[in-house]
Amino acid sequence: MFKFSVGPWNVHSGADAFGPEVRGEISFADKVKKFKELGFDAVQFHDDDAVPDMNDLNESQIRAKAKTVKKLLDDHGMAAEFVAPRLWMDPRTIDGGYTSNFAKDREFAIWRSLRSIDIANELGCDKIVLWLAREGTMCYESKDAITSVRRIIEAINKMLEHDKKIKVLIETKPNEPVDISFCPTMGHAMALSAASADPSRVGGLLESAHAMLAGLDPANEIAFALSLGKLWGVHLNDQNGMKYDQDKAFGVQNLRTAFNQIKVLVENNYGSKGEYIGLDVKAMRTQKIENSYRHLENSLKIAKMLEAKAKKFDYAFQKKCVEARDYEALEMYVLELLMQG
Ligand code: XUL
Ligand code: MN
Repeated sequence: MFKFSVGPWNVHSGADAFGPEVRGEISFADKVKKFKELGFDAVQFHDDDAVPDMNDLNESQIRAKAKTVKKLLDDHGMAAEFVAPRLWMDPRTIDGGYTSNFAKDREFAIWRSLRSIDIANELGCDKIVLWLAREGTMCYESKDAITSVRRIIEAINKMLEHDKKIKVLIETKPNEPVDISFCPTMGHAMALSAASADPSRVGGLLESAHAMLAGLDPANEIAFALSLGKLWGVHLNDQNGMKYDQDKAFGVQNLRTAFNQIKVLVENNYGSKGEYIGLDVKAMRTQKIENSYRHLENSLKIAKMLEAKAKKFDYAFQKKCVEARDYEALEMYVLELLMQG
């Protein structure tokens, strides 16, 4: 049985790049209550989801604020899974944080990252997620790629140094909001881990849609990190082709691919070390406020149904097909497994 997690950003008021909010905002406390009712076990945080005005606070004030959030989680029987520094909203990180061309901006990015670790400590979690949103280029010639990669490694090392227990999970994405990312795939994340000061504390978080945007198979991206013992988080969702990041409900577009993501997680006992299945899904803009959670309910239901299917998978039949090299028969078996009730 998997444990599931979700972020407060997964219930939102529907603004997109082309239009304003279409639903009212729901308070953080109401979201946490509802997440629990829906069957989630943990909440994922950006640093400023936990401490909204953190730029105006000192280190001990930030810790004190985070403590009040921990109390709210405890009151609802929810854990915190990770904290992610939000390094893409501030005027100082317009062109990236760790890879900004300006030393002052890079310092700010490190300050936010270290404060994210402090917040994680207060929330009782040991994971920092780096979605390297603007660590890339809009204009290729604007940054030196080699210097930039080394700066990302340096930033990770500073985090490892700040807290000897913290784990850093790199969430890879090939583009959006940047044109070209410095860390587009799980292979890149694993290479950064190997180059860091403590590879045993640097791993990966795979988001299905991000893998698809890179033209890659999310199940194999998951498998790649699992094979190195470094898959410490997932953001399961779905995506219709290589366009903008859609964060569709899990499995609604590519059901067989969704099945294979769950199958590889089940087969490798994902979750046995406390890892969560994160659902990084967004409601369609057309949803009314009373249906703000439907995409989460659907994703949870689909993930659980696919978990049951994965557990029913007939490995003896699979072996027979492989021995006979009859992959057409195997493929039909998988399709029947998915389509039959
Ligand atoms: C962006 C994305 C983020 C991260 C958290 O594409 O997936 O929600 O998961 O910062
Ligand atoms: Mn994500």
